[in-house]
Amino acid sequence: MACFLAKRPASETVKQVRLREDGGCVDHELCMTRLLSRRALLSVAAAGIAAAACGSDTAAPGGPPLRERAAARGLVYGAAGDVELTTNQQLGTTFVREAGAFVPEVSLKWAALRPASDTFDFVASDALIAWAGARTILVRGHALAWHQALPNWFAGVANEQTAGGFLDAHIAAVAGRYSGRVGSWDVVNEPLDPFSDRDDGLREESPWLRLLGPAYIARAFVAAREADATAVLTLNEYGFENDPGAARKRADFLRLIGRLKDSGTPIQAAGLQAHLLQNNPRWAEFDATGYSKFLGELAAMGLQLFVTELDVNDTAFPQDARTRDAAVASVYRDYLGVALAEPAVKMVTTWGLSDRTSWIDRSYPRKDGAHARPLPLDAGYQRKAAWEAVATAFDRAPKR
Ligand code: 9MR
Repeated sequence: MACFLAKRPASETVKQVRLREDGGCVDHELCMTRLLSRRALLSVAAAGIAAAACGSDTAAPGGPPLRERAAARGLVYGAAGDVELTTNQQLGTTFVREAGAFVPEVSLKWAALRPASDTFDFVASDALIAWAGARTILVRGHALAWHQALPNWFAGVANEQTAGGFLDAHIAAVAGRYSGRVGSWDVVNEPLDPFSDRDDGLREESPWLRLLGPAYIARAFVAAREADATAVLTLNEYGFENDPGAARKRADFLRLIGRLKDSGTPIQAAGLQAHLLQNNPRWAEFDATGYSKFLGELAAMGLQLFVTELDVNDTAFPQDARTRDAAVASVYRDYLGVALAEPAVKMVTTWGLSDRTSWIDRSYPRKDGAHARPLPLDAGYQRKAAWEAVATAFDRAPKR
């Protein structure tokens, strides 16, 4: 087994991640924000023993891995990945070394799980969740209600009468199946659109909104809580960093969460995707003051904050790899400096670990034909400037 846990006696490791009954943390240093299931706790204990037996770590270039740098500040570092983790040994080993949490990039979406309206296909998701469970990696589930990645059959059968039943049954089956193994769910993903004509800013193109009205959001959270009593239920959204759009998104997001809390909806966390520069290459326009205030307002509502899909779109940066890496790193540095200053931010998950596979390459192909370099590791799994920027941001973060 790889030596990826901090070298602590197993009993101490378990004590540090014990949770208060109200869901808070007994001991904040390594408390993983209610993300650990009972089963994960047992495997953390086992790995603690193995780690203690490992002796001293052989320091990789750049020092201890991101998961340790984060854990030292009471944070969790994770990354998105998918079935390749279970088949590509180099990727799997690298992932286990660097990341303490994992979110399936596609395998828990409707399109992946639902070949037909009355069937489920859990082959890939079961394999991934078993892979993570065997390695003491925390799992985030993504996503139970989203307007994208719906199967082709959906539009043909979902209507105002049937959509609610589909939503409830899907969440019961999926969140129920992985109850105790998924530490946190993105229950509703991207419900807002800053260019919406609606006063509440809800995304008009969402079939869930169209068929069920705004109540679909609370309904999904209630169904998730019924299916899984302990997962941290999260509302996940992007586009809070830059205008155009950010100022309205922040305001609408805060109002939406206020309404959910007022109605007793079981929501515990806000997911901040942080696809940086997705629609705006002018990072100089990052509104650090407004963003920091926004995080403080979310925290004041009693939410944990997770940075859920962090990456840096380098499409507008020069082709030269060194120059580009430096520019990407500086965006990571700017962003994490602000985000991690807010103590309610408990976890940072990058949307992939290595440049070998990134959605940015597929969705934003560069005109010069060069591959995107948006993530901490390069396509050969080597650490680069972005890795250093993330590691240093963890080192400098106030302790949780
Ligand atoms: O990165 C994901 C890509 O591989 C998938 O094809 C796509 C559709 O399932 O989803 C991408 O991930 C998105 C995430 O689920 C929600 N936020 C935006 C992400 C990038 O589009």
